[in-house]
Amino acid sequence: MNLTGLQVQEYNKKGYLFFPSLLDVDEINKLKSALPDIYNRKGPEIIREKHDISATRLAFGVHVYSEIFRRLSLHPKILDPVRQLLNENVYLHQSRLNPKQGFGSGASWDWHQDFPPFHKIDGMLKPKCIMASIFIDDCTPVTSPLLVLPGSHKEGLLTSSLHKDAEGKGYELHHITNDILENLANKYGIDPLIGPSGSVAFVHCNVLHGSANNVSPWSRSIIYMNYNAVSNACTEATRPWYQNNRDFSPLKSLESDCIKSL
Ligand SMILES: O=C(O)CCC(=O)C(=O)O
Repeated sequence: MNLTGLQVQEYNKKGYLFFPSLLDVDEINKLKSALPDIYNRKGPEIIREKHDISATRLAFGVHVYSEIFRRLSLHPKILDPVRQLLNENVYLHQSRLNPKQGFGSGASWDWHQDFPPFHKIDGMLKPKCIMASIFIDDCTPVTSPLLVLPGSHKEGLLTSSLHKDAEGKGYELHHITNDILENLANKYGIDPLIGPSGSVAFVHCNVLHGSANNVSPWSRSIIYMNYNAVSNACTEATRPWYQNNRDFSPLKSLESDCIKSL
Protein backbone atom coordinates (compact mmCIF):
# COMPACT_ATOMS: atom_id res chain seq x y z
CA MET A 1 0.00 0.00 0.00
CA ASN A 2 1.44 3.35 -1.08
CA LEU A 3 0.54 6.56 0.77
CA THR A 4 -0.12 9.68 -1.28
CA GLY A 5 1.90 12.88 -0.81
CA LEU A 6 -1.13 14.43 0.90
CA GLN A 7 -1.36 11.57 3.37
CA VAL A 8 2.32 11.92 4.25
CA GLN A 9 1.77 15.67 4.74
CA GLU A 10 -1.21 14.97 6.99
CA TYR A 11 0.88 12.56 9.07
CA ASN A 12 3.62 15.15 9.48
CA LYS A 13 1.05 17.75 10.54
CA LYS A 14 -1.17 15.71 12.87
CA GLY A 15 1.23 12.97 13.97
CA TYR A 16 -1.21 10.29 12.93
CA LEU A 17 -3.10 8.85 9.98
CA PHE A 18 -6.34 6.94 10.29
CA PHE A 19 -7.70 4.32 7.86
CA PRO A 20 -11.20 2.96 8.61
CA SER A 21 -11.68 -0.77 7.81
CA LEU A 22 -8.19 -1.24 6.35
CA LEU A 23 -8.36 -4.94 7.21
CA ASP A 24 -11.48 -6.91 6.30
CA VAL A 25 -13.89 -8.95 8.43
CA ASP A 26 -12.29 -12.33 7.54
CA GLU A 27 -8.87 -11.10 8.62
CA ILE A 28 -10.21 -9.68 11.88
CA ASN A 29 -12.17 -12.86 12.67
CA LYS A 30 -8.99 -14.91 12.23
CA LEU A 31 -7.10 -12.57 14.55
CA LYS A 32 -9.93 -12.78 17.11
CA SER A 33 -9.79 -16.57 17.12
CA ALA A 34 -6.20 -16.38 18.45
CA LEU A 35 -7.12 -14.20 21.47
CA PRO A 36 -8.21 -16.83 24.06
CA ASP A 37 -4.86 -18.70 23.84
CA ILE A 38 -2.99 -15.42 24.20
CA TYR A 39 -4.94 -14.31 27.28
CA ASN A 40 -4.50 -17.77 28.88
CA ARG A 41 -0.72 -17.50 28.83
CA LYS A 42 0.92 -17.52 32.25
CA GLY A 43 4.22 -15.76 31.53
CA PRO A 44 5.42 -12.30 32.63
CA GLU A 45 4.52 -10.96 29.19
CA ILE A 46 0.85 -10.97 30.29
CA ILE A 47 0.06 -8.01 32.54
CA ARG A 48 -3.14 -8.15 34.61
CA GLU A 49 -5.39 -5.29 35.65
CA LYS A 50 -4.50 -4.20 39.20
CA HIS A 51 -8.08 -4.11 40.47
CA ASP A 52 -9.16 -7.31 38.65
CA ILE A 53 -6.38 -9.84 38.15
CA SER A 54 -8.68 -12.06 36.10
CA ALA A 55 -8.59 -9.39 33.36
CA THR A 56 -5.64 -8.95 31.01
CA ARG A 57 -4.41 -5.36 30.77
CA LEU A 58 -1.71 -5.99 28.19
CA ALA A 59 -0.28 -8.96 26.33
CA PHE A 60 3.24 -7.99 25.27
CA GLY A 61 5.19 -9.66 22.47
CA VAL A 62 2.24 -11.27 20.66
CA HIS A 63 4.05 -11.25 17.32
CA VAL A 64 6.65 -13.61 18.85
CA TYR A 65 4.34 -16.39 20.09
CA SER A 66 1.25 -16.04 17.86
CA GLU A 67 1.79 -16.91 14.19
CA ILE A 68 -1.23 -14.91 13.04
CA PHE A 69 -0.05 -11.78 14.86
CA ARG A 70 3.46 -12.31 13.47
CA ARG A 71 1.89 -12.26 10.02
CA LEU A 72 -0.13 -9.17 10.94
CA SER A 73 3.11 -7.38 11.83
CA LEU A 74 4.37 -8.13 8.30
CA HIS A 75 1.10 -7.39 6.48
CA PRO A 76 1.82 -5.03 3.57
CA LYS A 77 -1.09 -2.77 4.55
CA ILE A 78 0.65 -2.19 7.90
CA LEU A 79 4.37 -2.48 7.19
CA ASP A 80 4.56 -0.60 3.86
CA PRO A 81 3.02 2.69 5.14
CA VAL A 82 5.26 2.55 8.24
CA ARG A 83 8.37 2.15 6.09
CA GLN A 84 7.21 4.96 3.82
CA LEU A 85 6.52 7.34 6.72
CA LEU A 86 9.88 6.63 8.37
CA ASN A 87 11.55 6.58 4.98
CA GLU A 88 13.69 3.56 5.77
CA ASN A 89 13.76 -0.06 6.89
CA VAL A 90 12.18 -0.90 10.22
CA TYR A 91 12.08 -3.62 12.86
CA LEU A 92 9.43 -4.25 15.49
CA HIS A 93 10.60 -2.80 18.80
CA GLN A 94 7.53 -3.86 20.79
CA SER A 95 4.03 -5.25 20.27
CA ARG A 96 1.27 -5.12 22.86
CA LEU A 97 -2.33 -6.15 22.74
CA ASN A 98 -4.77 -4.23 24.92
CA PRO A 99 -8.14 -5.97 25.32
CA LYS A 100 -9.63 -3.07 27.28
CA GLN A 101 -12.32 -5.30 28.72
CA GLY A 102 -15.81 -4.03 29.48
CA PHE A 103 -17.76 -3.61 32.73
CA GLY A 104 -15.02 -1.34 34.08
CA SER A 105 -12.32 -4.07 34.00
CA GLY A 106 -10.33 -2.25 31.33
CA ALA A 107 -8.83 0.56 33.41
CA SER A 108 -7.78 4.01 32.22
CA TRP A 109 -4.41 5.03 30.79
CA ASP A 110 -2.88 8.26 32.01
CA TRP A 111 -1.77 10.74 29.37
CA HIS A 112 1.64 9.82 28.01
CA GLN A 113 3.93 9.64 25.01
CA ASP A 114 5.32 6.22 24.06
CA PHE A 115 8.79 7.54 23.29
CA PRO A 116 10.08 8.34 26.85
CA PRO A 117 10.47 4.71 28.07
CA PHE A 118 11.87 3.71 24.67
CA HIS A 119 14.38 6.55 24.90
CA LYS A 120 15.22 6.58 28.61
CA ILE A 121 15.14 2.83 29.30
CA ASP A 122 15.74 1.10 25.96
CA GLY A 123 18.21 3.61 24.52
CA MET A 124 16.20 4.60 21.43
CA LEU A 125 18.00 7.72 20.26
CA LYS A 126 15.39 9.51 18.12
CA PRO A 127 11.59 9.43 17.91
CA LYS A 128 11.76 7.55 14.57
CA CYS A 129 9.18 5.08 15.75
CA ILE A 130 5.53 4.56 14.77
CA MET A 131 2.77 2.87 16.73
CA ALA A 132 0.52 1.06 14.24
CA SER A 133 -2.76 0.64 16.12
CA ILE A 134 -4.97 -2.06 14.65
CA PHE A 135 -8.55 -2.24 15.92
CA ILE A 136 -9.54 -5.82 16.70
CA ASP A 137 -12.93 -4.68 18.01
CA ASP A 138 -15.07 -1.72 17.00
CA CYS A 139 -13.89 1.41 18.82
CA THR A 140 -16.87 3.64 19.50
CA PRO A 141 -17.51 6.72 21.66
CA VAL A 142 -18.92 4.45 24.38
CA THR A 143 -16.11 1.87 24.54
CA SER A 144 -13.52 4.33 25.78
CA PRO A 145 -11.60 5.00 22.56
CA LEU A 146 -7.94 5.95 22.40
CA LEU A 147 -7.67 9.75 22.69
CA VAL A 148 -4.83 11.60 20.91
CA LEU A 149 -3.69 15.22 20.75
CA PRO A 150 -3.20 15.87 17.00
CA GLY A 151 0.04 17.75 16.37
CA SER A 152 1.45 17.15 19.87
CA HIS A 153 4.40 15.18 18.43
CA LYS A 154 5.85 18.56 17.42
CA GLU A 155 6.44 19.35 21.11
CA GLY A 156 9.24 16.73 21.24
CA LEU A 157 9.98 14.94 24.49
CA LEU A 158 7.70 16.36 27.20
CA THR A 159 8.61 16.63 30.87
CA SER A 160 7.27 13.48 32.51
CA SER A 161 7.81 11.24 35.50
CA LEU A 162 8.31 7.50 35.43
CA HIS A 163 5.50 5.40 36.83
CA LYS A 164 5.82 1.64 37.31
CA ASP A 165 3.07 -0.78 38.19
CA ALA A 166 2.61 -2.04 41.77
CA GLU A 167 5.25 -4.79 41.62
CA GLY A 168 7.73 -2.48 39.96
CA LYS A 169 7.72 -4.61 36.84
CA GLY A 170 5.52 -5.17 33.84
CA TYR A 171 5.16 -1.86 32.07
CA GLU A 172 6.44 1.65 32.41
CA LEU A 173 4.71 4.90 31.54
CA HIS A 174 5.99 8.45 31.83
CA HIS A 175 3.09 10.58 33.01
CA ILE A 176 2.83 14.28 32.29
CA THR A 177 1.35 16.83 34.69
CA ASN A 178 -2.19 18.21 34.48
CA ASP A 179 -0.78 21.66 33.66
CA ILE A 180 1.03 20.33 30.60
CA LEU A 181 -2.06 18.40 29.50
CA GLU A 182 -4.30 21.45 29.86
CA ASN A 183 -1.92 23.64 27.88
CA LEU A 184 -1.50 21.16 25.06
CA ALA A 185 -5.17 20.15 24.91
CA ASN A 186 -6.11 23.84 24.59
CA LYS A 187 -3.52 24.23 21.85
CA TYR A 188 -4.17 21.08 19.81
CA GLY A 189 -7.58 19.72 20.87
CA ILE A 190 -8.26 16.04 21.46
CA ASP A 191 -9.30 13.50 18.78
CA PRO A 192 -10.98 10.20 19.68
CA LEU A 193 -9.87 7.36 17.40
CA ILE A 194 -13.17 5.81 16.42
CA GLY A 195 -13.94 3.24 13.74
CA PRO A 196 -15.00 -0.33 13.02
CA SER A 197 -12.80 -3.35 13.71
CA GLY A 198 -10.09 -3.56 11.06
CA SER A 199 -9.40 0.18 11.20
CA VAL A 200 -5.76 1.19 11.58
CA ALA A 201 -4.10 4.33 12.96
CA PHE A 202 -0.42 5.05 12.34
CA VAL A 203 0.68 7.20 15.29
CA HIS A 204 4.00 9.03 15.83
CA CYS A 205 5.63 7.88 19.09
CA ASN A 206 5.62 11.44 20.51
CA VAL A 207 1.87 11.97 20.11
CA LEU A 208 0.33 12.47 23.54
CA HIS A 209 -2.42 9.91 24.17
CA GLY A 210 -4.50 8.26 26.87
CA SER A 211 -7.90 6.71 27.54
CA ALA A 212 -10.62 6.41 30.18
CA ASN A 213 -11.80 3.16 31.77
CA ASN A 214 -14.23 1.09 29.75
CA VAL A 215 -17.54 0.94 31.62
CA SER A 216 -19.48 -0.33 28.59
CA PRO A 217 -20.28 -4.07 28.45
CA TRP A 218 -18.10 -4.48 25.32
CA SER A 219 -14.36 -4.99 25.12
CA ARG A 220 -12.42 -2.85 22.66
CA SER A 221 -9.19 -4.61 21.81
CA ILE A 222 -6.42 -2.82 19.95
CA ILE A 223 -3.05 -4.32 19.02
CA TYR A 224 -0.23 -1.78 19.09
CA MET A 225 2.81 -2.56 16.95
CA ASN A 226 5.71 -0.17 17.61
CA TYR A 227 8.09 -0.13 14.63
CA ASN A 228 11.48 1.56 14.93
CA ALA A 229 13.82 2.66 12.13
CA VAL A 230 16.72 0.21 11.81
CA SER A 231 19.22 3.13 11.92
CA ASN A 232 17.68 4.08 15.29
CA ALA A 233 18.04 0.64 16.92
CA CYS A 234 18.02 0.61 20.72
CA THR A 235 21.30 0.45 22.62
CA GLU A 236 20.18 -0.77 26.07
CA ALA A 237 19.06 -4.27 27.00
CA THR A 238 17.62 -3.96 30.51
CA ARG A 239 14.01 -4.70 29.64
CA PRO A 240 12.96 -8.22 28.64
CA TRP A 241 12.42 -9.58 25.10
CA TYR A 242 8.71 -8.84 25.15
CA GLN A 243 9.25 -5.10 25.73
CA ASN A 244 12.56 -4.47 24.00
CA ASN A 245 13.07 -6.70 20.98
CA ARG A 246 16.79 -7.01 20.22
CA ASP A 247 16.43 -8.41 16.70
CA PHE A 248 17.03 -5.40 14.46
CA SER A 249 16.77 -7.27 11.14
CA PRO A 250 14.86 -5.20 8.56
CA LEU A 251 11.33 -6.52 8.14
CA LYS A 252 9.99 -7.58 4.75
CA SER A 253 6.31 -7.50 3.88
CA LEU A 254 4.47 -10.76 3.24
CA GLU A 255 1.83 -11.23 0.55
CA SER A 256 -1.49 -9.40 1.04
CA ASP A 257 -3.29 -12.74 1.74
CA CYS A 258 -0.84 -13.62 4.56
CA ILE A 259 -3.60 -13.75 7.19
CA LYS A 260 -6.32 -15.31 5.04
CA SER A 261 -3.97 -18.09 3.87
CA LEU A 262 -3.31 -19.33 7.42
O1 LIG B 1 -5.55 1.31 24.51
C1 LIG B 1 -5.57 2.18 25.38
O2 LIG B 1 -6.59 2.48 25.97
C2 LIG B 1 -4.33 2.93 25.74
C3 LIG B 1 -3.08 2.15 25.54
C4 LIG B 1 -1.88 3.02 25.46
O3 LIG B 1 -1.93 4.20 25.62
C5 LIG B 1 -0.58 2.43 25.15
O4 LIG B 1 -0.48 1.20 25.07
O5 LIG B 1 0.38 3.22 24.96
